[in-house]
Amino acid sequence: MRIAVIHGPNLRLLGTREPEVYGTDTLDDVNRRLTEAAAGLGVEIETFQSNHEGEILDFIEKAAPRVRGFLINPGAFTHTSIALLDAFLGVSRPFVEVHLSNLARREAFRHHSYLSGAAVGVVYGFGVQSYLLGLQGLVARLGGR
Ligand code: CA2
Repeated sequence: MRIAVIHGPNLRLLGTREPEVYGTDTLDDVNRRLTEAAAGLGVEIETFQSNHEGEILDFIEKAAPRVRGFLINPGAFTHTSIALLDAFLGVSRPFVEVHLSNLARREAFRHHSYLSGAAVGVVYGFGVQSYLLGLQGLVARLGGR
């Protein structure tokens, strides 16, 4: 079973700024921990990061035929992108939305997600652990371990 992990805009900066909000792990650290967790769950992952909305839409469309589902931290596109929602609705693959920070404790504009209503589930507030919990939930939903 193969799962695609998508990191949205600015997440390349992870571990370099705002550690009090996003922690000290880098994006490479996150991907390494996800790869290890995936092996333990008996699944394979591929990872993708982009700062460009259109590139993420293209990736979802291209990756969909080879993956069973998506794990995504949509970054700020969470709060702005109907196009991202439409991309997921268009490919009919389950996805889990994750965030490092606790969105409910932050600015009001981060309280709304265009994606949550279509996601299998949402995990936020646990730092890198949000990704690991999200992966676990997605694999369970797909009938894996
Ligand atoms: O908490 C999350 O995971 C977010 O998706 C992160 C986004 C933010 O716009 C969402 O509201 C919540 C921001 C990602 C920016 O990443 C940075 C990481 C380190 C330093 C600066 C930015």
